[in-house]
Amino acid sequence: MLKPVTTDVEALKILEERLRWLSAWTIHHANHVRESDDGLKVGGHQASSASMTAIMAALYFHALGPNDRVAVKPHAGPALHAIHYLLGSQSRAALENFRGFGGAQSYPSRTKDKIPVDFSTGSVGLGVAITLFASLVQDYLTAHGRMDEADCGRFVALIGDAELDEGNIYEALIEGYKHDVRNLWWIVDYNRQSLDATSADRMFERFDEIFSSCGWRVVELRHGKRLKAALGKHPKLQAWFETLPNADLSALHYQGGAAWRSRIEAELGKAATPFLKEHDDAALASLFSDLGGHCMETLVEAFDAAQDDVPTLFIAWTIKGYGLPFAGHKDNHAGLMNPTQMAALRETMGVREGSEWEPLEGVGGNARTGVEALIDRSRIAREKRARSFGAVDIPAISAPAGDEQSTQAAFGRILLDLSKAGGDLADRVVTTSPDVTVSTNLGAWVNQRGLFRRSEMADVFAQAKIASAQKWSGSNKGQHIELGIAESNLFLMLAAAGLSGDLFGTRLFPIGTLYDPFIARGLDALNYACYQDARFLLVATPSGITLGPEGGAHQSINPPLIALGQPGLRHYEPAFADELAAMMELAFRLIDDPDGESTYLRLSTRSIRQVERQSDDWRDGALKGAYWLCTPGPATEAAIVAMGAVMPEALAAWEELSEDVPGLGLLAVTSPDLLHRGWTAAQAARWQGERKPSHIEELLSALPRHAGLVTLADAAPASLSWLGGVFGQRVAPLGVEKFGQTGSLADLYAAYRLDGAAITEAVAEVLLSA
Ligand SMILES: Cc1ncc(C[n+]2csc(CCOP(=O)(O)OP(=O)(O)O)c2C)c(N)n1
Ligand SMILES: [Mg+2]
Repeated sequence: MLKPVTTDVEALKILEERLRWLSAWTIHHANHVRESDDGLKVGGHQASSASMTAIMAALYFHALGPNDRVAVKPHAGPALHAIHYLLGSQSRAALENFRGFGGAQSYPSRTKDKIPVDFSTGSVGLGVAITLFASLVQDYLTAHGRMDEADCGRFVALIGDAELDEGNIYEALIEGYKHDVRNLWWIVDYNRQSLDATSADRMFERFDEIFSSCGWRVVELRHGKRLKAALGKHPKLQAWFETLPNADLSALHYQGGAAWRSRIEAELGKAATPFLKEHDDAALASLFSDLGGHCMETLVEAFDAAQDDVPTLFIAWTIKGYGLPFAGHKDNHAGLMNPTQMAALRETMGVREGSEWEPLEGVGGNARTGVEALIDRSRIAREKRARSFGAVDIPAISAPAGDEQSTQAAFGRILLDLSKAGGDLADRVVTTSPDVTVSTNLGAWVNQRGLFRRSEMADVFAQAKIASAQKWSGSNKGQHIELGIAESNLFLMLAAAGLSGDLFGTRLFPIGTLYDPFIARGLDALNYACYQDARFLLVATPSGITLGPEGGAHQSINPPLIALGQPGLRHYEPAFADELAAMMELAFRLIDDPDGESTYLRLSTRSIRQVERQSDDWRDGALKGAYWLCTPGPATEAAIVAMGAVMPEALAAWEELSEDVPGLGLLAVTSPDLLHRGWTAAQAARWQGERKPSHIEELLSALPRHAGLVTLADAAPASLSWLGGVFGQRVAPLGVEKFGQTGSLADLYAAYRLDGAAITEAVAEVLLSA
């Protein structure tokens, strides 16, 4: 029977039970009650949710303030849905459709769920680390006077213990220490089980040292109050209990009271007799289940005691599947209760058959009044807490002057000009780079706008009057966040800054620079940023084998293919500075546009002659993904299709071949990604009866169907070879398919078939096979 509520803690305990029931029932309903039309297993994580329900009840109904933000362990998603169901911000229909189309998502999703989700989670480790970067963004905004201290909150990550194996957490930890991060609570659900098995004992002893040495306070919540009191009276039992290996502890939790008894008898003998006499089997099981992460008093006390801004790691001992029949079983990660077990749980939790969805089922009398009052008092908002923020004026961005330029140098120049011109956009730009600020041409911007540091950082070299082109002093007004060499951190920084509108009500325009091949190093974090609809400009430079003498380790091949398959990120690869300026202007608009997206610019250090433009006609096409640099004649047999830094080779070949191939066209591609998207979208629209051709269809329809295309890119040739699929025109694809190496451009373009000779041969090939 439920006891009457006398304090908040009693109400919190009832809420914990409600969360445990509702999360288990939501999963059960999706798997065993709801009709299945495809026979696929629906799944869900009853054990992982039950492990956290006390922690989450204590947080959401006691500790969290309205400005706090939480990244919830992905497989505790059902518990988060249950919390919002109790708060009235989640609908029963969404729960009934858990893991169904349009229903509550398996793992909390900012964009798909209708409840307030501060950070999406799913790929373990990333949700933890983004909280750290979000706290840094909060510090940045307050330092810049864009946010009041009073509106600041704490960033909380709910972490699985096996999740702590993800290296990106430690990359973030190191970066966080450098920036003196604060206002963080990371709460480990230490159930000592992963997906496959029980987790390693040895490593866990080291985690607190790792965090402490990075300036964190580590709070271990090992015992609940009852267990602590009992063990305090029996020191030998305490020593025995605390040295039990993870696997043994889990197995004993699963086996229950009788197993505890016989194990204690066997290992402690007579010393344990008085203790065992005081407890029957049920009492033993209950006592040893009273771990810190399940004891409401312990949790509330611990949260109440950590009210300063020191980053804090709570290690809350728990049992995976707490209160469920497979508690502690090493195989319980994806375990589902069967209908008989669920019915038994329903009985023990006082839930009437048919009333399973009643939010406060089984909570009567005084207890209900207290629980309802607590829910009402709960300080987290019921509505989605997206902050409103006004649109930002984006000025026209023009290309720097110069007959010969590289896109990378032009990028640096455009930012410098933006900084000098000043204005709202310039003040809202925040740049960041993983130790390649100077080599990606951000230096001039940083000289102007300074490094961001919460406390002043002198430029020692400047003070000593040592000549340097880089001025690296830091202050709380600086606009560049310098990161160590950890590309995953770059993307998480961009993700957090790119959510500043939603999270903090202030739009930032984050620009991150890195070397193009190292996108792959942080790729999951980049995908994670896009998945949450964070908005930023990613500038990857330099790229391709055009990076000659740097050699194969720095020459990127496949990022355009990555971009082709990455939702939420548009790839542009300009050849000329004026294209780049137009793309940057649009990228800023897209950051601020509710229906916009992030942009990836693939740039080069190769300085090339700029084209003379007769008009602005190219601009619209360049922003849509391609335009005719040399318009094809009506009956031409072929066209050269080129992208980015190899445009001079394409232009030279076009000039050379034009006499022999009358009407030869040259198509400048600026975004295979946009062309492909437009092409598939137009096909989908045709199914709906809309007959508008896509941009690439319009462009290629200037050529006869039997014409051949020679595609050329300093990247995997598949980036452009698919163009043959649009109208079935023949394609000779040129590009890079083997790892690069050192060499002059002439050597490399010849060896990798990107030069004039290769283009001539390829044109001959498509003409001959006509
Ligand atoms: C990057 C990544 N790799 C693998 C997985 C698959 N996965 C989901 S949960 C899990 C185990 C998590 O264990 P733990 O963090 O201890 O959480 P618990 O369920 O025990 O609370 C794994 C391997 C994932 N979601 N993300
Ligand atoms: Mg675990």
